[in-house]
Amino acid sequence: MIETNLHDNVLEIVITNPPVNALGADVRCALAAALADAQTNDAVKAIVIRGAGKIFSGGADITEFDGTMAEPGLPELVNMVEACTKPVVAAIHGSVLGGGLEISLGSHYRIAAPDAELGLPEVLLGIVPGAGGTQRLPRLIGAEAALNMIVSGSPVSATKAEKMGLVDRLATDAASLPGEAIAYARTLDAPRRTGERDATVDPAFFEKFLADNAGKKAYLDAQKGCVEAVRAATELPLDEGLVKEAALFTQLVSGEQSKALRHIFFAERKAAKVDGLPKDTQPRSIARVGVIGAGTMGGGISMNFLSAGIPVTIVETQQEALDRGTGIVRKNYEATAAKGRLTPEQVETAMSLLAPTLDFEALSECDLIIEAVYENMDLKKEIFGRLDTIAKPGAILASNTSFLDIDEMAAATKRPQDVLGLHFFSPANIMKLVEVVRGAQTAPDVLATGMAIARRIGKVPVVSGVCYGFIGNRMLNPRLDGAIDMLVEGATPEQVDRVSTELGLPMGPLQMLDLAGVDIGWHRDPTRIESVRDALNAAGRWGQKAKAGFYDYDERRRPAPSPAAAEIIDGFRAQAGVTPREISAEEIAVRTLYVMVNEGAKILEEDIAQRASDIDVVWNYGYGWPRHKGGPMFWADQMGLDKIVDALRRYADRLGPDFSLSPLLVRCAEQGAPLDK
Ligand code: T1G
Repeated sequence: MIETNLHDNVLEIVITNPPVNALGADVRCALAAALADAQTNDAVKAIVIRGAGKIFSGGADITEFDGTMAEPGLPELVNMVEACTKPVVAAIHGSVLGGGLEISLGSHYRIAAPDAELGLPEVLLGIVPGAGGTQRLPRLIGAEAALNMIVSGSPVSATKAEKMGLVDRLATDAASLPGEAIAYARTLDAPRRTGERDATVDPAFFEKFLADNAGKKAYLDAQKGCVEAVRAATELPLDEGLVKEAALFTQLVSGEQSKALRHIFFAERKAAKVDGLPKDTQPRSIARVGVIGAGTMGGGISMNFLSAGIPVTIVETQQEALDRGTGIVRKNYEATAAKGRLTPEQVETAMSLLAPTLDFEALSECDLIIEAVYENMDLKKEIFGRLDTIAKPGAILASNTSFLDIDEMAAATKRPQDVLGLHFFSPANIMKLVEVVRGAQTAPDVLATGMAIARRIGKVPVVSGVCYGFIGNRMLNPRLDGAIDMLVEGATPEQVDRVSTELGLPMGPLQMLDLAGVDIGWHRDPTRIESVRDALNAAGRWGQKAKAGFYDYDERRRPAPSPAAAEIIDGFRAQAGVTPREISAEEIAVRTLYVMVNEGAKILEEDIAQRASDIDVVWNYGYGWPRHKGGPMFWADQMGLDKIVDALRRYADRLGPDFSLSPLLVRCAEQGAPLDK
């Protein structure tokens, strides 16, 4: 848990708790004992605290928050560090986060390696720093800088930390940090306690901060708590401020938002693991990627690899399409550079890695080939058949399909073991989710490569089995069916979508269909009106791209209720002989959200998704489910599955002839067991 080494008269305490030196109960006990010994050991004139391995510490052990915190708590430990009568130096490198930074703040001096990243990310977990961070950081760097760091949760670099006064000096590098820290400690002869300083601020600062932030969607309970805690640091003595901080921490850590944020923190890490993959599975090396299709998806997919420094051969059938596609890639990079997030040189470097060609055979040099042509199975099978003849042995053949059967595409090759799906979400260069679709014959190392390459390009990969729509899009189907049916029965698009947006989703099912295109899958015969979508399509209301769909759109694509759409919907109701009725928000929730949970439970029982938390990750990163609500499966567990099942049963006659309750969902509801085991 910790090592101690006495270097002449300097005691070095090394936190050793891989993988992130989390400050769990054992570490806290050992650290407290070592500090107490050092206090009474006359041979010790100064103390250095350091972290073993790649980082100083990732902070408190987050898994402890669901139970009772064993003594000594982290706040008490930090107070012990600060109360030491001998100078304590924090020697920090790599991540210095949360409680890790608070240990450093309780220390009297700080020396950092250039790679140190110092932050208080607790707010991202729905809590406030709970071991003195909100009281000591303002006293060290001023309340304004401290509040910005605490409310953003973002780390600062070692050089910036030194400039802010958060770090006293920089070590040459991580390797020389231990020696330089001991030498630095030798020069010190007295403690210097941050807690004895005052936190200064212009009183108007907090009012302005609240005015600038209080209305923002991301301004949640924890952000409010951070402001209260830092304000306390400017108004109260340390001990009273610490009491205030502890009260805020206790209140927030037991709240719904923090539980959801902690759930998704672990969920995205669990999603990276593939159950049952042989331990020694090694991903194949990917030096060059091929992309077939230079449309919106092909271009966006290519950018992910180019930005990670991986060369891409992009293939089209027509020069004009190829030029348009590569032109859009350049335009996207230049737009990012215009915002200062890329340098012109970085744009040129990325573009230099892109090799556009009409020659399909050029793909023979690629280690991973991703087809991103339009959703037509015959075309995809023809492409996989051609790839089978030209791709080099061991090349991985992937489809970006959103819905279609990977096994059918694999069967068009003699190498089904090398085939999988890599389903990117549009815009592919922005959205972080990739559904990694394992076919029946996908080899373990091919699946491992899909997961590894997705992470290498900064994505969040989730494994899916083969079914229509995989995980996310499959759950969209019952939601959209319910939305359309209720529109015909009497609801307005705004009423339907509002239930989703009030939950925190960026848009409801109908606004989403406007975005994707009301005309997707339309038969294009304006005289054939068999659904309300046909009626809208016949009137040219194809969605955002036509500035008209279920909503009207202005030049900035902002939606507004549409009298024209309402008239068309009324006309369709009349033609269908439907008398519109009032539809409650509860019914809309059942027929657009509860049905998604039911579909998610089926996805689980069919082993399409490995875990309920994987489904939550899909919805967070693919569809903007609010992080502080965890994800649809977590949200259902928190609400109570019995409530979900009961409501679905009450509305069963309106859920359509194809609806059936998931046996797993019913079983969990009856047993009081969560979907997320
Ligand atoms: N507690 C428990 N487990 C943790 C953990 C933590 N703080 N941090 C990481 N893990 C696990 C993680 O789930 C994974 O487990 C493994 O360690 C490797 O993590 C009182 C209250 C430090 C930058 O929010 O940001 O201090 O999947 O894959 O990419 O004020 O982990 O292997 O089983 O992320 O090298 C505040 C959270 C806590 C930092 C390393 N601290 N961690 O990234 O590894 S609250 C944080 C991170 C607190 C005090 C408050 C990152 C990292 P498994 P990883 P990485």
